[in-house]
Order: sequence, then C-alpha cells, then structure tokens
Amino acid sequence: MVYQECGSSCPKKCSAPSATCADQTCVDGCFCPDGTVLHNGQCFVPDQCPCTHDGKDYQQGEMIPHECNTCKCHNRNWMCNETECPAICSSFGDSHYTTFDGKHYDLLGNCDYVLAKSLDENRYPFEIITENVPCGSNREVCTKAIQFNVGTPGTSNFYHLSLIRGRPIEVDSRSPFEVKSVGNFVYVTIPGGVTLQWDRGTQIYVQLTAEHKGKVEGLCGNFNGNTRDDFKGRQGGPPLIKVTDFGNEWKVHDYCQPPIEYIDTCLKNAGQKAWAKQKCDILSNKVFEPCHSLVDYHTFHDKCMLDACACDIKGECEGICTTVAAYAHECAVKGTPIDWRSSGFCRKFKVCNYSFVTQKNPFLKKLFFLFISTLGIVHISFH
Ligand SMILES: [Ca+2]
Repeated sequence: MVYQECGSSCPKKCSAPSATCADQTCVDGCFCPDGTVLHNGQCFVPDQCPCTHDGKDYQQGEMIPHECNTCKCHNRNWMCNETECPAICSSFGDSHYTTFDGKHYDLLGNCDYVLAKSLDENRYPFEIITENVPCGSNREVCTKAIQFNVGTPGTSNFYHLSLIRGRPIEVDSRSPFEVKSVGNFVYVTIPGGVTLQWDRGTQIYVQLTAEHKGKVEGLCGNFNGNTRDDFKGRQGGPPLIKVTDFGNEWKVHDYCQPPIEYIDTCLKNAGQKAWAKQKCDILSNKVFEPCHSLVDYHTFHDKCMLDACACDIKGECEGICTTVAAYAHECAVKGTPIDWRSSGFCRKFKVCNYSFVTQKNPFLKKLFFLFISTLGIVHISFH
C-alpha cells in the first residue's frame, strides 16, 4: 500500500471494483496503488481478486468440491461444472424421512410402505419396501425390515432380497444384487445406479443416480428437483397436503390402519424435555460446529427432541443416538466427519483396527470412510 495525502474516501474494493464514489472529499491514509483494489487489507489487480465461499477466500485457479461437481475460482467468480448429481433419500428412527429432493417429514405407521419405486419407463425397475418393527415397551421402533425387488413381477426376470436384522442375507447368485458389509452397514447395489445402505437398525439410505430423475415414486418422493411436490399419491395429480394422507397412499397392505399424526412427545412428556434438550444440544454445540455451515442442524435437533421425549428410559436412548448419527452421516457425506461419540454418549460400537477393509478396494475405502464417520470414529489411518 502507498501513503496518499488526498485519497478517495471510498476506495475501490474487490467486491465492487468499478464502483464510483459519490463523496468527493479526500482523506489521507494508506491506499492501494493505481490499478489495484482492496480486499481484506491486501491489494489485488481486479482480475486476480479472490473468490469467497463460506467466509473463506480462494485464489484464482483454486478449486473446491460442490456435491458431485468441482468449482474453480476464475476472475472472482466460481465456474462450476454442472453434472447432475445423485440424490439420497433417508429414513431413520421410527418416523423421520428426507426425500430425494430434500423434504423432511415425520410419519408414524405400522405397516409396510413403499419407500422408493421406479416408474414403468425406468430401464431398471425396482421397488424398496420398508417395515417398521417395534421392540420397545413404548412405541419405539428398533429396526426396519427391508424388501428389495428388482425386475418385473411374475416373470423370470424378477429378483427379491430380504434384509432383516439378525438374519443372514441370502443372495441368489443369478440375481443383480451386489451385497457388501462394511462395518455395521450393509450396502446393496443393483445395476443402473441404485444403492441401498442399511445400518441393520433404523437407518436406511437410498441413493439414485441422476438418470432416475423424475422416474421414481413413493415415500422418498419423485426426485424431480422440486421439494414442494413430493407428497404425490399413487394416482399422481396435485401433491397431498397432509402427511398422513401421503403415507396412507404408500402403504402396501389395505388392511393396515392409516398412519397417525406425529404427536409432540415433548408436550406429552413435559417432564422429560429438559433432559432431552441436554442430550440433543450436542447437535447445536461446538462438537458439530464444523458441520453447521454445511448441513442445517435444526431439523435434526427437532427430531432428536421428539425421539428423546418419547424414550421411556433415560440413558442410552436409541432414538437420540440414531438421530445424531444421521446428522453425522450427512456431515460425513459433505466431507466433514465429526468425532462425536464419547464414553457417556452413544458409545456402543467398538473402535477396531479397520485397515484391512481399505487395503484392496478404493470403493470400499470410500464407503468405509462414510461408515466410520457416521460412527464418529475419525482417528483411523488408511494404508
Ligand atoms: Ca419433488
């Protein structure tokens, strides 16, 4: 910078390099040399000004990942390639769902439900059905059974896979299912870009590649990029207003009762609210701070409170751990694993030497990275 006795009272900045100054009075002080502009106390040729993202500066040519794309800083602007990205639908706890398009909702129902189903024009017809399996004395659901169907029913080109906690997964060698166990998670992949991930409990993630866009239906929504039209019924038409009506559309058996409105368990069990808040505040405190700008925690905090208030026994409430694990999973997917489990909080998985699974296969390494991140174990070195 150079000293001037009479410099502009509003010097040009990277954020507005060609702005004109209405104030004609001059001031003395340190100014950027002619042809350069100011940014955070430094002078830049306007073309070389850094790009900013999430409050950080990036120099010309620097690249950052954005979902499945890469963005490069070029002349102060981000230039991103625009590959259509896969989407993930999640279901966790006994009632929490996020659609492919990112709509969050809660639904309580004891039935089999169509989580995701391809429409007829899909090249790879598939259907994923889940069933809540209660095991608590309250309404707590401890696991989900999953039925994964591929092909056309009634033909020789039809395959079925059952995923039930505690039972071995039997895969027909002629079927298109590729099943991998990585730590506590099971991954089932079929050709055509469909991957199911299950923690053998209540966490289910369905990932679809962009070729399925607009070609699916069910509780995971229609994957058309519009969050507001996800509550479509089986007949199509305008989206349904009430979540219970939407859920009722996708139950598999007519004899099941309709799903019920999700009640605010913290109103019902008001005495439990303070304890629940103490537990769930892990999501809003500094443990998860690195993830707050990447994944909004408020929705997960709300779900955690509902689950915690519903717990009939204080202590290792599975619903709390599952919800926090689900948030940690989202953070890991965004590239920010969080070491969140502690001796007094949801520490029910052992930390083992996992390096063996990562040695051979980069795909497994990636899956495993997500797995340990979800568990909150990050101090693992890959070999
Ligand atoms: Ca949609």
